[in-house]
Amino acid sequence: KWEPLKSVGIIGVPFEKGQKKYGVSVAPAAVRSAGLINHLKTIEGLDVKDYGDIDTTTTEAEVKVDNMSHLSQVSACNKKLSERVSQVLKDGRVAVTIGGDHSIGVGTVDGHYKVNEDMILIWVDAHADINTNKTSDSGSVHGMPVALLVKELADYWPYLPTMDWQVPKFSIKNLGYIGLRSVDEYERLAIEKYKVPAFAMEDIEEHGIRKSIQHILKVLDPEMKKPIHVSFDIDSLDALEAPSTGTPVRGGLSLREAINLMEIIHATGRLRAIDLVEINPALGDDCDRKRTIEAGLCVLKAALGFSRRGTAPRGVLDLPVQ
Ligand code: HAR
Ligand code: MN
Ligand code: MN
Repeated sequence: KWEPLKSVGIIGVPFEKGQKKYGVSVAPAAVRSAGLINHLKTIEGLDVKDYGDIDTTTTEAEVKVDNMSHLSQVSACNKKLSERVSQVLKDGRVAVTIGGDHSIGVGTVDGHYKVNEDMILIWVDAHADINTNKTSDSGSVHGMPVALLVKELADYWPYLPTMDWQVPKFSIKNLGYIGLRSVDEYERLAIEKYKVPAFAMEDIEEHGIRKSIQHILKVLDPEMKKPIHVSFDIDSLDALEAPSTGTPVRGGLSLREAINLMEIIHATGRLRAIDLVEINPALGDDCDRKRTIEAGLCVLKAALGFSRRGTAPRGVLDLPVQ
């Protein structure tokens, strides 16, 4: 009964305060000028609407929370983003969000959850992003979005000024991971404690990408009726495929595995939101930048219905004569 939605809404989030390197905030512009909209329009029957960029200029005063950088700016950006994602979904479109660092996952998932409490979340990443400010080595919020989102970890946070708009209600029982290969000690403990289905690279080696995602989807939603949110960190890909990213880790997904993963999710007909984050066009040379952005576009296209088999012309039954 589920059919892929034929309309998408694009949201850009030029935000980089969730980590320390310059450049992730340029990604929405770089991905757009690489032809994002036209690429998506080549997908048969897809209606593409650009909702523009979130205004990330902030006037908020800094708030001081131990080992948590730029919280007030992360919070302000995510509040606006959450509202925009909700709007796109209410307009009947798949929300396609181009980050930005992964701290923006707080806003995309919050906005999705507020429209559909049934949603499940597939976090595709080299990292688990489930640190609290107590367990993080970096103090960077892009390593914390999952811990901010899930209700089961609410008691492990101190009071977070400016974050009152975001009440964590999403359950960790609706979360699965793909691509992990750099997981901190307490992140690992959280994943084990809550039995989060997590397919690290070695599990993908063992089962293959298809069985891995099928297993996660089955665990999270045995009746196959819940809308899917994919939060895709470009560093889930092998560093050879996506060199222009802030925290590359060798030994990741091949582009083919990521494309196939997205094709499988597309085929469920239940994809309702996808984030593409952590592309940093300021890192590496022209070749690295181009390769990384192209990889991101391939992933998005696969998620939104592009077929590697090609598409025959609509309503045409034979080849042209002469
Ligand atoms: N786990 C480390 C931390 O908490 C590194 C995570 C940041 N890297 C990312 N997130 N790109 O996926 O700081
Ligand atoms: Mn991430
Ligand atoms: Mn990552």
